[in-house]
Amino acid sequence: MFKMPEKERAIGMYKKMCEIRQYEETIYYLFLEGIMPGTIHQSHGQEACAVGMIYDLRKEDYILTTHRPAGHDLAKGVSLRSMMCEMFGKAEGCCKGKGGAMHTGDISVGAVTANAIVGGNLPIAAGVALRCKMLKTDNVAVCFFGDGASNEGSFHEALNAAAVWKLPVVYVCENNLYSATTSIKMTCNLENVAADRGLAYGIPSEVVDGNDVLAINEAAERAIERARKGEGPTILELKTYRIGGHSRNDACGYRTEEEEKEWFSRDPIASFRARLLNEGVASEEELQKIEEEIQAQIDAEVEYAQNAPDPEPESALREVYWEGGIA
Ligand SMILES: Cc1ncc(C[n+]2csc(CCOP(=O)(O)OP(=O)(O)O)c2C)c(N)n1
Repeated sequence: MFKMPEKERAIGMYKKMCEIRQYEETIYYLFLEGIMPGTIHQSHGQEACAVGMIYDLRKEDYILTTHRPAGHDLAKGVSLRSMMCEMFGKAEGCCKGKGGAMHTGDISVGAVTANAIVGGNLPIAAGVALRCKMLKTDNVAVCFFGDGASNEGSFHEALNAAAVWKLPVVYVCENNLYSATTSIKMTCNLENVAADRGLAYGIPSEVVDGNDVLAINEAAERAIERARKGEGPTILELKTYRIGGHSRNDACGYRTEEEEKEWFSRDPIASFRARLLNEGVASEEELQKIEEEIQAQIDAEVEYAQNAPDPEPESALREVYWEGGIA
C-alpha cells in the first residue's frame, strides 16, 4: 500500500477528486432533466488518474486531454465557473461557449483545449513538448489518452518522434478496458496496450493501478522528473474503469455484471475516503463538510451559468476556423 502523505496534501487530493465527481454528477442530472443540451463523455471512476498525474504539475506545465476532459481540466486549474458556463454555451465559458463538453480548456493555466479526435492530441503533445524544449524551459507536457487511442497511427508517430527528440512529455494511457463499446481484447493482442508498445520506440513505461491516487502520484513524480531533466518521454498505463457509460446514451450492455461489481468495489474515491478514515487522517464529519461545501459551490456555479449572458451573435465566427479564414 502506498504511503499516506501528510494531511493537507491527502485532503487536497481528496477534495479535487470529489470536485470532479460532483461536477460530473451534477452535469449528468442536468442532462437527464433536459436542462443541458448536447452530449457528455464523463470520467466517473477515473478521477484518481487526473488528480494523481496533475496534482504536482506547475501552472507552466501543459496537459492535453481527450473527449473526456472535465477531470483533467479541473485538476489543472480550469475554474469551475468557466467550465460550467462552457457547458451552458455562455460567453464566460472557457471557450466562450463555442466548445461545449468535449472542447474545454484554458491555456492560461496550461490546459490545452481538449481534442475529441481519438489519438489527435498525441502529436500535438509532442509539439507542445518540443516548444518547451526549444525555449529551454524545464516545463513538461502530460498527454492523456484512452486504450482505444493506442491503436491509432498518430500514437505511433507521436511516440517515435518524442523518443527520437527526447521530448519532455509523459504519455498517460487511461486503460478503462473499452474503446467506446468495444473491449480492448478485440482490438489489441497485448496485455498492456500502451506500456508494452514503449519497447518498440525505446520509451520506458510503467503499469500502475489507475484507481489508486497515491500509486499514480508516485509514478507521475518519476516520469515528470525524467522529462524535466531532459531524459525524454515515459509511458504510464493506468488500469482503471469507467463507472458510467461511454457517453450519455450508453447503458453498458457489453459489460458483465461480475466485471462491473468487481470494479465498482474499487471506486477510487470511496477507497481513498476509507483510507482517510481508517488511518485517522480525517473524521467522517470533516469529510462530509468538504463534500457539502464542494456541492454548494457547484450548485452556485450552475445558478450563475444559467443566468450568465449568451455570446453576442457577432462573435460566432470569431476565434474559429471557417472557409474564409480566421474571422
Ligand atoms: C479518430 C476518431 N475515431 C473515432 C471517434 C469516435 N470515438 C469517440 S470516443 C471513441 C472511443 C475512444 O476510446 P478510448 O481511446 O479507449 O477512450 P475512452 O473513451 O475509453 O476514454 C471513439 C471511437 C473519434 N472521436 N475520433
